[in-house]
Amino acid sequence: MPTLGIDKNDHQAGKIRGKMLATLGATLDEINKEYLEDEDWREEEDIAERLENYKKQFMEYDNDQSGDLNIMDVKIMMEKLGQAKTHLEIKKMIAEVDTSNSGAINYKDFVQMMLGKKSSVLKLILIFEEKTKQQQKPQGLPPKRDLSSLP
Ligand SMILES: [Ca+2]
Repeated sequence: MPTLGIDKNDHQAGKIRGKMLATLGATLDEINKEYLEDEDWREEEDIAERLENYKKQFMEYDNDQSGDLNIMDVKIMMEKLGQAKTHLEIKKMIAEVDTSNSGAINYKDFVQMMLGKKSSVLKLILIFEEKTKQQQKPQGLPPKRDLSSLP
């Protein structure tokens, strides 16, 4: 009987990944809720929308759905953003926002970084990336120019 070994495994892996993503998503939703109920932040403009975006970003970059961004996650993130960094640079970037000295950025560190006033290399890169994305949105045609428009 022919086996569908590889396909089946892929399917299983996909299922497991989906489950892990759902679990991570639920955990991050819980944390977002804490921020929404937190007096310090709930007055903040567009806070719900911003938290939802942070969740999406975090899940995109947490490659193994572990709930934190370790050196490997950040390395891949920087490569995706066209900002390849050395191991040491990445270690420093993580240390800037890692409040628990775990060597990785958990979601609370991430939200705190994005909402807080403190500047960090990682935050600057992410904000820059966000702005670039917005600028790349399709714009209208450039204004028509012909001879008669010349002075
Ligand atoms: Ca991870």
